[in-house]
Amino acid sequence: MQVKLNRLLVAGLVAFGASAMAQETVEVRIGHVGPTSGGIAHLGKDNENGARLAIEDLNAKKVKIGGKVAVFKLLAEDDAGDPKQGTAAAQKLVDSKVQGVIGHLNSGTTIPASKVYFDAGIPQISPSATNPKYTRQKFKTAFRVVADDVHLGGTLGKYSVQKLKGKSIAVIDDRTAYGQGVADEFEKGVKAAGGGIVGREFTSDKATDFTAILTSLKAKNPDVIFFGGMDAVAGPMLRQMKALGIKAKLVGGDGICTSGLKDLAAGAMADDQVYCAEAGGVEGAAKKGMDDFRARFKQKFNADVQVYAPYVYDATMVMAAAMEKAGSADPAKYLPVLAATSGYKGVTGVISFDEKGDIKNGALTLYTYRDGQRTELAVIR
Ligand code: ABU
Repeated sequence: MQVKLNRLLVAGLVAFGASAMAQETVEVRIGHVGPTSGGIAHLGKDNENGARLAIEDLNAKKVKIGGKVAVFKLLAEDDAGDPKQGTAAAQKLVDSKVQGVIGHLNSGTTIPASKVYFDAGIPQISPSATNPKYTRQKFKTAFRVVADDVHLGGTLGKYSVQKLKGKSIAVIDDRTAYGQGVADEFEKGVKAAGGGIVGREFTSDKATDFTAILTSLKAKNPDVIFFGGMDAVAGPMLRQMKALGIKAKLVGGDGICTSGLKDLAAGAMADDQVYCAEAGGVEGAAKKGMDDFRARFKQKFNADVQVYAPYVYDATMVMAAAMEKAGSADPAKYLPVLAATSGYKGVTGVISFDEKGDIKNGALTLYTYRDGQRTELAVIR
């Protein structure tokens, strides 16, 4: 009888120990949206891979939310860079009960989608949409971890006059929320620095033939042409500039500032001909974190970072940190903690949000291209 009782006691203790060791888990659904099809699919995939890496790291760390081990799940959607598909993707994520969204990539999709997330009370962090309107709609759910087009376009405008010594500056934009907005800010920056604009033309984000607008600008003999748009358009534009004998420098924002521009330009990009700025950046000792991220990314995906994967990674990590600190992945509970983010040390630098949801003290990194490689010139605040 005593032996039987002892056996039962031991079995009970083993069962108790096993259940105590098996930790309770909670699933956390994070949405990601970018254009993984269409002309800038290479940029959408770059962003999505940044999110995948973050989710993998979070799950490996066994982050605890409210005492339970969080199992992060990525729900990735494609918006093809199209505003209508952007809102459809946003609604799909809301219907799938995501607890937060990282995206979208383009301003033209991020801005209309932000209303869908705001109405559903779901926090959204864009890692790359730079149109200022995104965070000026008074949507308390909208956040951004990069500088905006006022900073980006204005700085490039001044740089074109003061450093590139542009005397005859022309502007082209692709009529998207990003392209037109950054080009307008560039113009303001040129004028503020005492420069003048000799011509303004526009195209579209799907155009492939720029002969008419480039021929019109050639007659004005520009020494700098600013392009507000993405690399998929800037690459062929550089090829056609070369074919038409236009030797002007091409200046652009973050949308052209990619590792893929070299291939898109197919040999038509001379050294120190293209100048562009990423809407973020790190200096000094903080560079190591960014460099390590780029190396890990290359090893994992067998591809160089295009431009925004590190910012997607940080956006995902900042969201998860707010959930951890709030002890809840319930959007209503962690949203105020996310809004109060201050001094978060990411691979892209220190992230603190201002009252609009914008990054405080955002940086820009200026680049040119030499031998087709993006070559850093300066980090500007
Ligand atoms: N910031 C450049 C690319 C994304 C966008 O704002 O449309």
